[in-house]
Amino acid sequence: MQIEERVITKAILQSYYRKLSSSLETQVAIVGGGPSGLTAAYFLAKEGVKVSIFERKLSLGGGMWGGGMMFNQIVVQRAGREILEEFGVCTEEFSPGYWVADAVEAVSTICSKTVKAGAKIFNLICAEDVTIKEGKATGLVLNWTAVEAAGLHVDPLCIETNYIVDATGHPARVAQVIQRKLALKIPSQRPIGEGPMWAEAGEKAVLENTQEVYPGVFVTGMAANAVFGAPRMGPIFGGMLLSGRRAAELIQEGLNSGL
Ligand code: 48F
Repeated sequence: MQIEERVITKAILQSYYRKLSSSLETQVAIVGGGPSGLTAAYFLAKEGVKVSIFERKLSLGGGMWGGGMMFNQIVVQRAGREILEEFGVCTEEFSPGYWVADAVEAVSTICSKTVKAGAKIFNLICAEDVTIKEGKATGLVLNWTAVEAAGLHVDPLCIETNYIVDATGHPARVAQVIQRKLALKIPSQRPIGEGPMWAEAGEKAVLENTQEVYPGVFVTGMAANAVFGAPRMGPIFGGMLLSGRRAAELIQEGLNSGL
């Protein structure tokens, strides 16, 4: 059998088009494929929810690859370890209450399990805006990262969704854009931005801060702490995983109640 370049091209174009067009109307659109966004997508997809992730970069995994200061090991506490175990990531107890995992194994396994659970992942695409109708977010405004990086004047395209999850990490990009465009301080009268590092307080706060901050928009992971001005926590990742699972639970409740 001959291998024809034309057929290879057609296979890529047609299968990508099918994947993207089936995601034009989705139940949950997650912006950012770091640990919190991937975990939220995994738990939603596992329950049969239609979910897509849009990730600006070539690779998924956000800040997890680099562990702490490029030492590519991550630390989790007991509750975070349970989620790593659910994904099948190996952990080793370092001292009572602290477990370590290989960052590369963690990212690659979480990615793989999330795709296999049914989430659709689109890398190299960034969410530059949201659509808002009658006081509720109804969709994402998307463009190629390459367009953004080159500063090209190319209009975006849109998808429709019941819920948006801002999983963009420290900058909380979706919350930022809503705040800027609506001249609205969400959720309180404060500018978006995380507080100084305090691992314990940050890990506690991130779960409380995982919530709906504007109708149809949830925040998870560092974006949640940034919106509420809570501390950053550095390379302990349990809070990111737990926050992703919490976002999935809250959205599932919303979907079940038909909101
Ligand atoms: O930063 P990131 O890993 O966020 P996270 O899930 O986890 C934070 C930790 O990595 C670490 C930490 C742990 O304690 O503090 O920093 O909260 O992943 C965020 C992802 O969102 C992508 C970005 O490229 C990254 O992979 N992203 C950011 N803005 C956009 C975006 C955008 N506008 N559109 C699409 N993706």
